[in-house]
Amino acid sequence: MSTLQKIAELEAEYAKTQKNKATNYHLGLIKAKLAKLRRELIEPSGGGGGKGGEGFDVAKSGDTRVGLVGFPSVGKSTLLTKLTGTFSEAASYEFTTLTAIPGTLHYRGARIQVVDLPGIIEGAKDGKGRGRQVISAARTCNIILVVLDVAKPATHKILIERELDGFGIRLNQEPPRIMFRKKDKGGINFQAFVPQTTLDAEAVTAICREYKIHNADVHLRCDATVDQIIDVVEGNRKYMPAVYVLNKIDQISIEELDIISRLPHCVPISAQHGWNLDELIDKVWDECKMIRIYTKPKGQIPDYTAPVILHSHHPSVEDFCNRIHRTLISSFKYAWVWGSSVKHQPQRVGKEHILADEDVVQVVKKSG
Ligand SMILES: Nc1nc2c(ncn2[C@@H]2O[C@H](COP(=O)(O)OP(=O)(O)OP(=O)(O)O)[C@@H](O)[C@H]2O)c(=O)[nH]1
Ligand SMILES: [Mg+2]
Repeated sequence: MSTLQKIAELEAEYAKTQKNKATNYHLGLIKAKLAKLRRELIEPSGGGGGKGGEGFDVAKSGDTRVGLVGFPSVGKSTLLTKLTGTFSEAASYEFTTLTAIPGTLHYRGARIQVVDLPGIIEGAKDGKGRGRQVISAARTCNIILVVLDVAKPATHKILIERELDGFGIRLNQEPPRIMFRKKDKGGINFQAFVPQTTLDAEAVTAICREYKIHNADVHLRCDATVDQIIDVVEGNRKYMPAVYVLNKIDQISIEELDIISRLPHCVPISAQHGWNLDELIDKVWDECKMIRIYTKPKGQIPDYTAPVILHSHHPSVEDFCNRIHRTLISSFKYAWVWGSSVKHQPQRVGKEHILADEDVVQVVKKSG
């Protein structure tokens, strides 16, 4: 039986099993088995079924990478062209774009790489179309713009999320507060620090056993689900911000626009007419937590044209150093900082100091 058939069979079994406390244990095991099979699909272990597994080769450039993901003909290529000026063919037929096409958007001194991806179809996660490549490319981005046709946003949104989810991408979710650590002996040490509605020691032990893990610490600091436990055990999940771009609003009424604009994480636009693109770019900036830090070489004025971009609302001086060069921190002595994060201008700080947007930093290295 092929992996896809096994997946279909388990999905059918899951669907027909009643969902209640008594079957929880059994359902958890089905989910773990499914997760293992899906992983085989994503990273085929040598031989058969591996073709098309690699993502598109797009040289990473710029400070932030934005991926455009969506069904065919929703307007991804039109959006890329409008945002970056890079031409990506747009046409009224489906699957116009067949490979990843990057463009660059310059905004507030940052270089934002926008990658137009081929349209994905339902079943992409199970190897249909170029879905696997599209989704692997999506994993390399800082943020995903899920582009939706405003005429059918809700159904498409769910389908796309399901495809990405099957590939280990979790949109707009925090990693679960679960500590999981494999050990050599001692069995499964299960501790729940908050009351659990669905999980208990027995269910967690069973999932671990499914993964042939017999000794581990599992500490739950959230009301965890089976899926979250599996995510932590699998370990290769990617938690990414996403914005739902509702395109083609030129096709709907003001009343309809008013309703859809209230959806969380959504930005309504018209790529063709260039409507509301500023709000979209601002949203990307916020969701990617982009902070600009200017460098000041000793005895020179700061370079305000090329900020170092950090992706954190609370970046430390150490994060800043690591962004410049991975060895810089080992020779770090202290830094002078000008800007809103310090009281005195300049102020001498250590590597733990938290920087703010548009601070100026001068690193002083140890001598010798
Ligand atoms: N009315 C309207 N049409 C749009 C808008 N944006 C794009 N289109 C049209 O929608 C069609 C598809 O646009 P594309 O940009 O090729 O869509 P795509 O998502 O890149 O499609 P694939 O590459 O096939 O996945 C084209 O005919 C565009 O002119 C918009 O804001 N409003
Ligand atoms: Mg396209």
